[in-house]
Amino acid sequence: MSKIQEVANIVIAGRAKLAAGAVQAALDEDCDPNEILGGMIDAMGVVGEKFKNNEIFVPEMLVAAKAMKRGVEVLKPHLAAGEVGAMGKMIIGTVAGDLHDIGKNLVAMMIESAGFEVIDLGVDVPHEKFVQAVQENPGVKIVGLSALLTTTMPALRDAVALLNQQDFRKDIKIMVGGAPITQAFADEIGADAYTPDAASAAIKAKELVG
Ligand code: B1M
Repeated sequence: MSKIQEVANIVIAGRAKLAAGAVQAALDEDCDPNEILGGMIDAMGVVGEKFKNNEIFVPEMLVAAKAMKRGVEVLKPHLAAGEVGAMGKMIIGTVAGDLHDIGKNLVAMMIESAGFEVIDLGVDVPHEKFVQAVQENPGVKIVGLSALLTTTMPALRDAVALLNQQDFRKDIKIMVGGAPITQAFADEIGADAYTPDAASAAIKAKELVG
């Protein structure tokens, strides 16, 4: 079995204590860090399928998430490389009612490595907190919002609507993403950009301020 497959299996099994060691072993074997990350993302897809099919339940999803986080911690120095802060500030968070943060954290990591200073508001972020964060951090160029549930798409819509009403709106760009989000939905709610994954989010962020 390849080292990347071993990492993926550890994530699927939620064996958090083994995740860091397995990622390190893959790196030691010269596996490409992006491929290791891809293996972990695919593993979360498998976990999601199993959950959908009632083969596993929320606690198993939680331990899988924990295993992936441990693995990403080891991977981070190998993925992030840019000069932090040179491109300006970005605020990011997962919208109200939504506790998923792995994708949002990956987007934050990639955007940081593209040269932005990232201010991460965490998960379940009330709409007003995005506004407040822009007001409290002069020079913010981008606000990024993540939503992973179809049931939190309305919260994404409301948070973007609130941001769109602010005087500072002309000075910032709004980026949205997350598994259920589409370009059409982003256009409909008045966001400036949608990207399907973390790598394209970093490229788009640079384009938006460039
Ligand atoms: Co949840 N969950 N979950 N879950 N969970 C999903 C999302 C689900 C698809 C599983 C399934 O049914 N197949 C399903 C949603 C169904 C739907 O809405 N249509 C679901 C459900 C139903 C739920 C609960 C309701 C379950 C319950 O309680 N009955 C519950 C809701 C809790 C809440 O949020 N209020 C719940 C809870 C959880 C846990 C807490 C247990 C855990 C999250 C732990 C954590 O994040 N710390 C969890 C997990 C782990 C998942 C799955 C298995 C994996 C999510 C993940 O990390 N994916 C997920 C199934 C799946 O995704 N296939 C599932 C890997 C990650 C790298 O991908 O997050 O998509 P993703 O991020 C990508 C892109 O979307 C994009 O880039 C990222 C990296 O490439 N992206 C952006 C994300 N944000 C972006 C922002 C951008 C740009 C791109 O710009 C700003």
